[in-house]
Amino acid sequence: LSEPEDMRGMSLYRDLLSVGEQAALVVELREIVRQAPLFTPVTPSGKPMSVRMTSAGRFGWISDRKGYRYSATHPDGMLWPAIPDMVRRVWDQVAGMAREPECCLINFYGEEARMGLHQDRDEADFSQPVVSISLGDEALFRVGNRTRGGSTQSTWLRSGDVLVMAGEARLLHHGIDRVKPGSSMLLPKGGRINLTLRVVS
Ligand code: MD3
Ligand code: FE
Repeated sequence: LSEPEDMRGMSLYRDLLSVGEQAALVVELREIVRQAPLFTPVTPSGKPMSVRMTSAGRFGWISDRKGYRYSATHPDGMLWPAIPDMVRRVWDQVAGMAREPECCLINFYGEEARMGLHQDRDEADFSQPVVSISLGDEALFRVGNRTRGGSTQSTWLRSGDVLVMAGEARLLHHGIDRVKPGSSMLLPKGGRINLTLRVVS
């Protein structure tokens, strides 16, 4: 495991997954999406998000008019598929002493998708890390502070990069400003996939 870059306390492992591993992961994700289709979450105010989502694991993250929350079932009623072993191995490589992940959120970004600055705080234990895996097109990732406002820092996340948020970095504001269409050959129709692994309970 090579030395990660530090970004405000987050650890960024560039190219942790080889192109072969990334392609094998896409095959696993296609099967998950077949069983638990991508859906368009709606914010509590009724606005559809630009990112499409599904999950694997004991819990998935959902949003609708009733609010944001973790749920044991997909909006269509089925249980979430299991988290692929390959994804668990990435967690085990970078997450140190953490508990096992309970949710693997799968975010799909088309050309126009973005994610505004937010904190991840729907989980019960902020001492547990969050691990993110980027696949496909490059994305401009922005990280801010624990409180709203103040300076931000940006970097391009590329296919195969893995980001670990632990300790002080766990509650930083973060988001995706834009995706660069055509910047990766991994997904035949283009786009970006982000996997976010979390301990929920
Ligand atoms: C920094 N996803 O699903 S991943 C999310 O690329 C989310 O889809 C983005 O933010 C995406 O909640 C960013 C990188 C990431 C994930 C979780 C974090 C950065 C984080 C939690 C705390 C601090
Ligand atoms: Fe987030």
